[in-house]
Amino acid sequence: MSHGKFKWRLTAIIAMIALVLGGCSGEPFLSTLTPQGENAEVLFDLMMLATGIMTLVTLVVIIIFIYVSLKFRRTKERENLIPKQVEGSHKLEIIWTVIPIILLLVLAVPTVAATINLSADKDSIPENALQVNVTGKLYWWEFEYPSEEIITSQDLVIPAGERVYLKLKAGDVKHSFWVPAIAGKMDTNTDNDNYMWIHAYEPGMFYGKCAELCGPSHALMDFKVRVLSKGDYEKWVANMKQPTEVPTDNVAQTGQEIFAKSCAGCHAVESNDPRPAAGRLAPNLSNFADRERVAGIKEMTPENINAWLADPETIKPGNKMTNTYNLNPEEIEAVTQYLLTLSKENK
Ligand SMILES: [Cu+2]
Repeated sequence: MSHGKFKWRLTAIIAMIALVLGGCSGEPFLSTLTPQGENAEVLFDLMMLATGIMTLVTLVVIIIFIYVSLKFRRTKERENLIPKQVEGSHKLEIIWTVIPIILLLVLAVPTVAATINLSADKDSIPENALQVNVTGKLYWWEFEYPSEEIITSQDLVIPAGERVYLKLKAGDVKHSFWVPAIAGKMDTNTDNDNYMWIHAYEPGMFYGKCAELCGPSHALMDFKVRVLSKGDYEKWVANMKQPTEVPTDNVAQTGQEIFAKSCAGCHAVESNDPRPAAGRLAPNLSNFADRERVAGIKEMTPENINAWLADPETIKPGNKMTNTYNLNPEEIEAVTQYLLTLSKENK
């Protein structure tokens, strides 16, 4: 390879690494390096401690290496010198056994303490804490608030400044619930409930990901955590409890009729869907229009809703909506207009 070509390739690689790393930070928060919640902060501190210890060890080794290479380098005077033989030295054996033990203890004690501190189970939930049942499904998330009797999908809405307790389960295959900036990961399994708590400090929008390879659209299984002030959260709950309004617009009304025939078997439009968890086959749409994204990934615009309804398979391969209905473009437009009326905000 010519020198110029090599340089160009190196530049391209460095640019790509910079882009990838750039994706790890910035708003909206999807980074463990900008902790915005209690769990994330504990994990970040552990990461810093481990990185600090590793950096220290690397530096000490490099310094000793350079020092020894220079000090004991081969010279004319030392041509035939045999260095001092240290095989079996008790002093050295003790030094290089004790130092790593100390370093591992410095790492292990806070790690074990944090693991205990961050863990949760059924019995650790305080009586008046907010509890949300989280269910991961191919490729969307359901959030059920048992005490409020509200069900929502894709956007988990929680109040700032308090611990919210999550009971996590999977509806089909294993998934993993991860909101990098607020909390660590927790698997959602099909055969048992897992528990965790999350605590976001300030209101804001945080991005969540599925962290367990679950199928072709795993990387698209995004969700949001919307953190509201306590007052706004209570307002949101009160709004969510309101029955869904009937559309007044003609096109939207037609859309509602089509929806009732083609979509309502799986999707509920009331937040208090009475069906049992196993019967809730698709995202609850009672506040669909309040979401930032269509299907968790596309910007919320009428064009994107149309595109999703026309061909969900190209947008999220392997999703469960593919081939479940057959609507013409006019019907799709009507359903889109209806979906855009499904809002619980600004009431
Ligand atoms: Cu996944």
